[in-house]
Amino acid sequence: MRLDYLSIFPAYFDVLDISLLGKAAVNGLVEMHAHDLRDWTHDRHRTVDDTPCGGGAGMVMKPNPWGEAFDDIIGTEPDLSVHVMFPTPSGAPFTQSAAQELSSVERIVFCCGRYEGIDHRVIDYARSMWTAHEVSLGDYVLNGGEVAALAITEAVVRLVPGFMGNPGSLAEESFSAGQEGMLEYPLFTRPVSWRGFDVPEVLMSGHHGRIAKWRRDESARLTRERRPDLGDFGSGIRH
Ligand code: 6GU
Repeated sequence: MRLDYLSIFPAYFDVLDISLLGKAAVNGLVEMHAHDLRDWTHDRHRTVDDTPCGGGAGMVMKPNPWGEAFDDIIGTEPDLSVHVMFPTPSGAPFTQSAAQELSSVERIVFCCGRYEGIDHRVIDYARSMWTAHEVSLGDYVLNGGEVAALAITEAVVRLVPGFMGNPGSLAEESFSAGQEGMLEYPLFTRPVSWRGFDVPEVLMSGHHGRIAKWRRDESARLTRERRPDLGDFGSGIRH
């Protein structure tokens, strides 16, 4: 998989060299390249923004540098196997199933906007050539798409076959099939007693049936409390 990042702050992507993502790059599982959008400007001030057509506050990113960057980084031929991501608070929610689908593609290009956003023709052009996605991480506003692109990268790359040391830990976490659509239950390890707080007794009982039930009940309770939007996981009381 090859990942490209187009941004006026390419230094945000220096962190891709560290941690497990860096290891995935070293092992040749993924290839990641950050680019400075200003490299595709031609004026003395390397201008990437202009005032919004129709008026209003703030600035809008000009289409020209994006188009020339696309020509050089992706090419000028249509190719639906190239996925072009536009992180934006007005995008569709980015989900675990979207991460799952992206984990099997060969090419992802992240277009990180700043200011009020990117001239919409850039998105229309990308959609006419490649597979384009406008995605949001949640209902809050970041200053630009860079941090969102990093979050999406981590969500996707850890699902690339061969990334995880123990693929079993993928099946059990929040928002995966192994949890039946519920949040993950709380985890504990030794010591059994720590600063006056004890590991729940059932987890030390060795009774696999009771442990599984406790975990299912805790998952249902947490999901009900924190994420009622995920569905009805009952009250836990049997009538
Ligand atoms: Cl994907 N981008 C920006 N700029 N802000 C966000 C976001 C994305 N998701 C939530 N807030």
